[in-house]
Amino acid sequence: MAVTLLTLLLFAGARSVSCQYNASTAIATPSKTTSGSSAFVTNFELSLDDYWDLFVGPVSTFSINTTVEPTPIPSSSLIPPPPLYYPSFPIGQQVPLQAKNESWSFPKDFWYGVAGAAYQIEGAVKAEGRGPSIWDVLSHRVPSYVITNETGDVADNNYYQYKEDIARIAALGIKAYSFSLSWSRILPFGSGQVNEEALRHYDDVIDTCLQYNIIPQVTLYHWDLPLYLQNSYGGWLGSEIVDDFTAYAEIVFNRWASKVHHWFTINEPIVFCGFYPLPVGFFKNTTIPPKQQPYVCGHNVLLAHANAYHVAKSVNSSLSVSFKTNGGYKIQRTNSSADAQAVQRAWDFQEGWFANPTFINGDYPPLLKDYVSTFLPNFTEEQKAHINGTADIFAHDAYTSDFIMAPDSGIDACTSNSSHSLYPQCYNTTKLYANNYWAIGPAGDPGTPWLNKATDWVPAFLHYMQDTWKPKGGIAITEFGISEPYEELRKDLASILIDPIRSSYYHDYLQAILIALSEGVNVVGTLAWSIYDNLEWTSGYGVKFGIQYVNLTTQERYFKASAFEYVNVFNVYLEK
Ligand code: PNW
Repeated sequence: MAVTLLTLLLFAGARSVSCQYNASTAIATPSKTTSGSSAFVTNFELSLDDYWDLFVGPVSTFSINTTVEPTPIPSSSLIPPPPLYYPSFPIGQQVPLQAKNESWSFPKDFWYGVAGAAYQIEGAVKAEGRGPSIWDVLSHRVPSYVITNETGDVADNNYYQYKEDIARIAALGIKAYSFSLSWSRILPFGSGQVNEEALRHYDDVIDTCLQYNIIPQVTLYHWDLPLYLQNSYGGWLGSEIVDDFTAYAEIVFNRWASKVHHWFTINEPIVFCGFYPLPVGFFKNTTIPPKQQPYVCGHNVLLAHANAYHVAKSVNSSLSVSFKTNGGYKIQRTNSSADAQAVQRAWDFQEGWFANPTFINGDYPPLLKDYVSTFLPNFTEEQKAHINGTADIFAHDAYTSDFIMAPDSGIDACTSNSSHSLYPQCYNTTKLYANNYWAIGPAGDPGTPWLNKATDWVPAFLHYMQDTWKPKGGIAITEFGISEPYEELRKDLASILIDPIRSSYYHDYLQAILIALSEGVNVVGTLAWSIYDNLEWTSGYGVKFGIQYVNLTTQERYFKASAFEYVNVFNVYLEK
């Protein structure tokens, strides 16, 4: 009861709370909170531990809880698997991996790597001064938000086993490792005093990459918002986030700009802004209408990203800095003009939402602007100039493609009716061809209904991105991968490790990139998602994206067949 009351007070008064975080005492001091008409005035002090106890509660830990040296990688685990592909007709054709198409190649400096993200892999959530993030609350407190009720408390224990993780990808021949920083490790309350232990941790992650000749690529924000910022002003719904993200970016770039060249500010705002509205009753309330919340979030994302970009460039103008976005190729399902309009709506509401402002003109694409200008302030000319040009490469997490069509009721009936289920986007998607029979390609796991293998459209997609947004530093596929269907149901190691759908996905996707490269599209790198199986957000650990399997009981890692498929294509096609 006491906790509930305190919680209510915290939410009610959050706007007037000012938090001072003092490293020596680890005390957050919400100074004065006033609760609406009942006019409670309270003063209380919360330590970081209190904050954890109040909002998250007890967390799990793992037996390996100090940084460990890499265990030797058995040479037997580095032998590639037997081939998965067999000659197709005509008889006499060679096995594709052994047959080299001489007109294809990856340029010498093409970087190919693997990716992960802090909350999904690190574990050690309360270790060494980390503050809670919204995902600690979502996973611990909101029943079935993660459908399996699992948490990131231990995850892959990467916080302690990163040396092994980096050694393993180096042994495979991987060139780059993309990971995200936990904002609430570095700033436990999101702003204020810096947690030096977190800085030293990431110092060593970066130094370990460099020691193994792995290119570190760092994302500042991959969805794990410091809880305090959500409770204070609504997180990405509050304009205060712009200054707080900028201050965080200053700390990060000042610390690591000399060691890290490849930077991503913010991961997939389309997805995490779409998490708003957050579940009611666990965070500060907001009066912003639910359908508008993702776009308010996106507005602040653009301003925060642009600031971070300029901070980075002021520290070192040669850094590569971009945001990461997601989407996919939009295939017009029929040749009707309504479906053609739907396709344009889809580009404008997905890729265009963040790519037009940053690559084209500092402003939203026309069809999106029609909607958001009814409640968002227009960007000023100054803001447009500040936002335009703030992505050095087009960093796209391009997993799949969709057929796009007009809503059954037609586009106009949707755009004029704010309670239409497809409003405000007002386009529909499907994985089925217009015959309503065949899927676009093999499906991933049922836990990821948005994802089928659709690699045939990758060359067209890459052309579209280059022609539309003209990124000066080229395009990188900063996440791609597939959830091997029903992998969770396989119980013996040998059957887990051969992942044919994922292997053929990487095989065909990389051939598609080779085709696009041969046609003049400037693709500069790829990052496979994911370095290993991890917490797949609301789907829990049962949906697997890893090119390595992790035994979550022992925290042992094993290469899957897809890891070799991924690397092999570069062994064959990378210019020497
Ligand atoms: C990405 N979609 O999320 C995230 O960056 C990762 O953290 C996540 O684990 C990975 O992809 C796999 O899901 C996405 O609907 C979620 O198109 C949804 C979509 C794309 C990416």
